[in-house]
Amino acid sequence: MADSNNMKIHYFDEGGRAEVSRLVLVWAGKYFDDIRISFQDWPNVKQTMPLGQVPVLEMGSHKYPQSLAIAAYLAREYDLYGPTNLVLKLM
Ligand SMILES: N[C@@H](CCC(=O)N[C@@H](CS)C(=O)NCC(=O)O)C(=O)O
Repeated sequence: MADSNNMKIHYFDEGGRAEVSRLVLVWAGKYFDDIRISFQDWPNVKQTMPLGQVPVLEMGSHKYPQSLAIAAYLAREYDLYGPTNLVLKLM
């Protein structure tokens, strides 16, 4: 279960590959730190990311890369996955 008191999304200051995960968290009403990395800071920050890329979901002492895996994880955690592989959940 995601520790919603200690979640961070690391990405650049744009939507891109992080936006779906951000939207899932906002929709779910979960607090998270929306960390937006400047291009100036990126060369140093890059070295701290698991695959040298973002987005990264940080929870506790763990950093998880890969945008689709992050979005899928968060959608499952917060019940946004559909009841079947074909049917979207209707709100
Ligand atoms: N397969 C990865 C691709 C991640 C990716 O390409 N991230 C880009 C930004 S969209 C990045 O970190 N670029 C900076 C770099 O590679 O140094 C994902 O979906 O998360």
